[in-house]
Amino acid sequence: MKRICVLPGDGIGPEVVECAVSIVKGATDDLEFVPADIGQAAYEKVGSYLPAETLQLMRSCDSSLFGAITSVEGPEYDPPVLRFRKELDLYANLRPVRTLVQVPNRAPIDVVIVRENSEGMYTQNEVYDDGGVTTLRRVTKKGSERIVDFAIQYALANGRRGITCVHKANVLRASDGLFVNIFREQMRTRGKGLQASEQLVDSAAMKLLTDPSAFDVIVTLNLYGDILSDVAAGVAGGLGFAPSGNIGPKHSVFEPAHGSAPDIAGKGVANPTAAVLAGAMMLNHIGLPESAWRIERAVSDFYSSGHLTTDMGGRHGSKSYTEHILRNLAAQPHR
Ligand code: GGG
Repeated sequence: MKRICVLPGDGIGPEVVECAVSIVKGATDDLEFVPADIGQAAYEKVGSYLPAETLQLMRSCDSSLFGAITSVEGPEYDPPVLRFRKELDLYANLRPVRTLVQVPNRAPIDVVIVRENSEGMYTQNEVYDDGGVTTLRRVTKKGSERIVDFAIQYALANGRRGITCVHKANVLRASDGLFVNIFREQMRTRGKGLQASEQLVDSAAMKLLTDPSAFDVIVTLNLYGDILSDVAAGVAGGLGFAPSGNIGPKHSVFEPAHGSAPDIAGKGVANPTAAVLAGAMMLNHIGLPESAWRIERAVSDFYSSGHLTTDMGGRHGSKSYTEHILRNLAAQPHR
């Protein structure tokens, strides 16, 4: 039996993770769930936002399902999300965004953003001096090669038609230029029929809004991927629709791309869709694709039959959403 480390975290994290776990349990009996503390709850118990015991459990489990973290201000704060990504070598951040419900004035979107997750602007290497702060942004050959390779393997395995490399190499000529050159070389040698295209990050942001069908898989650097996935989520209806997976050679952590939304925490109105779809991504990753497919179908049936969550102006809060998905799941055929 596979073991899943469950990390509810802060704000709406615990409520969306609770929904996701009950739906994953509705899809498969093959998992054992092991809870662990992260964020504020962990800090209050043991004085660390990511205790060593939690990290050890994440390492020993087959995967982890995480909710959200509320960032804390101050120089001594070590963001737990960045830390677990680094400690577990989760170099790829996979963010699929697909329209489930028609959004007024928005075209349908079906895009997968493959975001480099280990370097770029997220190395936390910031140096103060009298005049200001310098942020060191690192782009390596190894980091670029492995994320481009990940995107190619993903696109081929999932029947996608092409990959767009999103960058800003007209300004960041050496660093983003390195990334683009590696993309060109790998697509030429290993792209196997995939269409290759390139786009500057600023125009890519606009085009995601105005013509999302221009994109299929996007491979990009860390900060651009973080921002573009929120733009894509906005096209699909909001952050409640954006699941994500942090994936490395040995470990993986799946989470909704959204944050902890403390303003709506505890009110029962958070949309659990991103967390539930993150659960489905996790099942796919650990070798339970049939259960993943059944969850995805149950979620799309919910929206296609006219139901709406409160973030979309509907009446379904987290609890009634979960009840509906569990009913849809029970009615799903097996493939
Ligand atoms: N699930 C992603 C996550 O929790 N990221 C951390 C984050 O963005 N925190 C800021 C916040 O919740 O306001």
